[in-house]
Amino acid sequence: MNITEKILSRHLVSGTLKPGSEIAIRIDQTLTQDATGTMAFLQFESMGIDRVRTELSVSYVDHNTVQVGFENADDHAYLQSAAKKFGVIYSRAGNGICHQLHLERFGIPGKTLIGSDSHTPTGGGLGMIAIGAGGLDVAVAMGGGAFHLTAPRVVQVNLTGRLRPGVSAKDVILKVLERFGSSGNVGAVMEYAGEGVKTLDVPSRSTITNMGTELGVTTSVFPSDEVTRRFLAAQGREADWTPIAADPDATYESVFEIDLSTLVPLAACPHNPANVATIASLAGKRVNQVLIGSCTNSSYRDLKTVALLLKGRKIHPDVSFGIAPGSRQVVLELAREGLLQDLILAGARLLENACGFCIGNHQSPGTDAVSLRTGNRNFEGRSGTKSAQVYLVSPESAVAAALTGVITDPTTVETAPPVEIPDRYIIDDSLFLYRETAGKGIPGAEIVRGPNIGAVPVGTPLPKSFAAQATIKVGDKITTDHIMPAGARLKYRSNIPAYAKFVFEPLDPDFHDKAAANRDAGVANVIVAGESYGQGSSREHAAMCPMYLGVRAVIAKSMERIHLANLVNFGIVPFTFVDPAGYDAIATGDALAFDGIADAVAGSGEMVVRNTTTGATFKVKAALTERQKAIVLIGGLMQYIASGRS
Ligand code: MIC
Ligand code: SF4
Repeated sequence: MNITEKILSRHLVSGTLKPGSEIAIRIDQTLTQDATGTMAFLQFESMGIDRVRTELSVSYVDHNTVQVGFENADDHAYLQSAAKKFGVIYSRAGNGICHQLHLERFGIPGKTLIGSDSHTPTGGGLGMIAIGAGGLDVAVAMGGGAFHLTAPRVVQVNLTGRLRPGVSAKDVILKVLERFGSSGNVGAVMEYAGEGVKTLDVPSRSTITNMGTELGVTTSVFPSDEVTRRFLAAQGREADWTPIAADPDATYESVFEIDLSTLVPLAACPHNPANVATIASLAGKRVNQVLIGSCTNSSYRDLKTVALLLKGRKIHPDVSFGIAPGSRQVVLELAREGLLQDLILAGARLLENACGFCIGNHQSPGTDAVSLRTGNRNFEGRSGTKSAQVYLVSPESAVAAALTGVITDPTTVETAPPVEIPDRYIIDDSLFLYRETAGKGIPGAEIVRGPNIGAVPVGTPLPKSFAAQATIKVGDKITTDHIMPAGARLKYRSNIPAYAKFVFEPLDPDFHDKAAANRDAGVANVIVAGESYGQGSSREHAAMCPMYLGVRAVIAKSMERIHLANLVNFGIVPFTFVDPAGYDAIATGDALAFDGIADAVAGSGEMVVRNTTTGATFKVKAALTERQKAIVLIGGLMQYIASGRS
């Protein structure tokens, strides 16, 4: 067996591990973050369960820490009280980014983890099967329910050789993105193997599994070996280590070879993480902003490298340069070794150890500015500035540009020596609350609910037939940032009527009004989309808010995994065009008739839709499992659970 099969088979609750078929697995650990977690805990509460049933559940606060207005702080207070009551460890704001913290303090090789954040696969760097999911799926797992997914096909990425100085893990994952793209990889797991694996430390492996998310795969995983053991020992957690490797005769769907010694520094160019070019081909381009951080590249390894490169130097006067460390541990390590001083003397702006700039919470670049970032997403407008050109690069490439003011190949300038992990990281778990009551909870604890804490919206059963409007028609690779923008709108995550005002804001600011008017007039709303609809984040609000506005179906040429699961969870039928030409038979505003939709969904999933504006007809199909059919028909997962099923 390969690593994926080994871990999945040990956790299998139902189904068989045949790629493409539905399986359910037991979940050992969960993580939530504040932007998706508030809803997840509201959903958990409404399931009426007294405490979590996992081995470990952690609630992190890292996304909404800017606190403009009372809303974020209200969310934190709610999350803290819910963690206390339900037996969840609470990671306070200021502790760091969920994925970095989970890697440092909780991840265990061989375990399963689901998180209400798409970059949960960061844990794959430790040899976990770590999967991003919608908040409701995580709430179910917190309650002890199984997680349902498609048994993956496993692709091996075979690493040989060793990275040259100035080239690092970000360049490896950008190479994989260049080869596989950001769409068409649904249902795959990327499993790393080969002699080259040994040359990568755990933070580097996790940079690779983290950004594997941008491929649209289910997850990515590395073996657990001596390198893993050393990392866990340095975290005071050697007892958590177990070795995991693929059997020598393990089979894979396909193998992709990378000779690490031949890799060159790469960048993801605007506006997609898979739009890869060599740094050399971009060299000389003027840069206005450089930001180092995010869950992809904010480890001690990365920031020490940055400090070593900056020591005794000054950043270019035309560059705004910010650094957001991944965790308090990283900050403490930098302080212990005097490296913070090197960063500050070089002219860095020290930012909070949180998601911050990555989600467009602050640090928006100027008009038309070029921004180099070490994050994982450069979707148009995500930075908060629509006209900005965001390039995703390694920390080494970021520093080279910060010093020179132009994109510069870091292998052509002075490079830093390899950073070894310390024998023992500085461990201070004081911002993790409720460790003593983890798993047990405090039944009498009071839940704190400020005015920003809304109710969980409830769906209704799928009607037998309905008249609808194609309220919006969008193109290819529409991301959840297009559907449900974050940044300045993030503070409404726990208030659905307020957040729903911004559905599709970047594409059609009138969508909310049109959709709400249709809903109130008894006309269903339908979203028409091209390839790879719903790329990016796990935010279930991209399904929940449309449901609230009366969206009953999405028809796309193809759809991404987490978003499809979220649509099902909120009772929205995820159709694809049987013939992609059907897409051309619809224009925004057309009236559509879905006659017999409930029977079609219950049956083969296929049906003919009539465009009553033009008279044209076209075929669509919802390829759903029996469980998914039942969920959609009853109006979503909450209703499904309320009906006594799981
Ligand atoms: C992101 O990177 O887009 C986020 C913000 O972390 C999201 C989660 C969210 O929208 O809250 C993700 O990746 O799942
Ligand atoms: Fe936070 Fe950015 Fe990572 Fe999402 S991708 S979890 S916003 S740091």
